[in-house]
Amino acid sequence: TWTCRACRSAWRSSRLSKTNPILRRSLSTNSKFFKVSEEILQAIAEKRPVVALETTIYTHGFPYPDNVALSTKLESLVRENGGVPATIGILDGVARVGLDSKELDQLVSSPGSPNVWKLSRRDLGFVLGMKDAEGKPLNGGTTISGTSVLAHMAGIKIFATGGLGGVHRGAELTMDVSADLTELGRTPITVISSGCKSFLDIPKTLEYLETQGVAVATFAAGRTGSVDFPAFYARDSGVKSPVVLRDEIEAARVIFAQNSLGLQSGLHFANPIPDKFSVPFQEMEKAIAEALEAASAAGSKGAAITPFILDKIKEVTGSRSVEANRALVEANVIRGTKVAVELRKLEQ
Ligand code: PSU
Ligand code: MN
Repeated sequence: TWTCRACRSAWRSSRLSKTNPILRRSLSTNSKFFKVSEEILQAIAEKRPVVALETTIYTHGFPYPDNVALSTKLESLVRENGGVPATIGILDGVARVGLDSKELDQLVSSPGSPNVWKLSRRDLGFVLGMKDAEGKPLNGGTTISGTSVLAHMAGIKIFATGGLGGVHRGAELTMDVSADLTELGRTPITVISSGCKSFLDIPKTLEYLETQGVAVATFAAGRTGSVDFPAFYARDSGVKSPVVLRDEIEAARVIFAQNSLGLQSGLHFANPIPDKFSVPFQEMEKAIAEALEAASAAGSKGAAITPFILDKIKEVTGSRSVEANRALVEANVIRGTKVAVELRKLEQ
């Protein structure tokens, strides 16, 4: 039942495979650098529907203690819908799959602190291998990229979050393309989000996902006819979704079929923001133009630019965008859990 050939061969030649069969899928479980919680290990062994949750959204998105409240809410939504939540991040120099509430609090109580990394695939070795100025181990919130790597190592197939990184406007000059996109090209996991904020270049993002071999679809969410790939706050982006999915059952069938082929690439299913909370595209454009101008004036670039722009948008739009953000993440987590439950049925 291995979905990844490289993982299988690495597993077979590892010492753990001989000593603990429950750890089959998670090669480096309980190593010095990687720890899957007891609950998640057991849930995976029992093939229960586990849903991965990221932590950059808490360390670099929501302020403290709102981030803790959001995390508690998302975890309980997964459970209420029949799943097991696995919150993923780096705590005290260890990559953790399944942080408990105390550990989560420890990780997210100083959002924006330079000691708390925002980390994608490239940063994993650094944040695990280095220490701070006082010799203490490092902490980090994992992005979609970082979370996907660790979730897959633990054997998790579904991951729900808010918004996907993308190709930045002007990427033809800066080459700023989120590591989320290449990650989905190389890791067999399904991410459910509300698409990309429109400070990104959505048409280029979809082109790039196609190049990377990522399956992209959007839930119809009550609409008929043509459906746009959503722009986070707005359900419409002016860009048609390559594929439209009817419901969670259809989504699970697609994942099941792709897994059966053993493809090593991922899927991204967009879940448009609930109507009640959506902000019209044009209205957001004004806030985004301001945020982009501020970012360029401040010379913000690299990994810092996404949190910088998100902060500015919050400043310009106020509580409305925060409420919208919360509502869409919650809806995505419910949707993702239902997909995980349906996938589990197909795998019986
Ligand atoms: N977009 C959002 N909210 C977020 C992020 C993106 O609307 O919280 C975070 C996610 O963790 C995502 C990351 O994976 O930012 C992408 O960062 P970058 O653009 O630096 O790749
Ligand atoms: Mn970037």
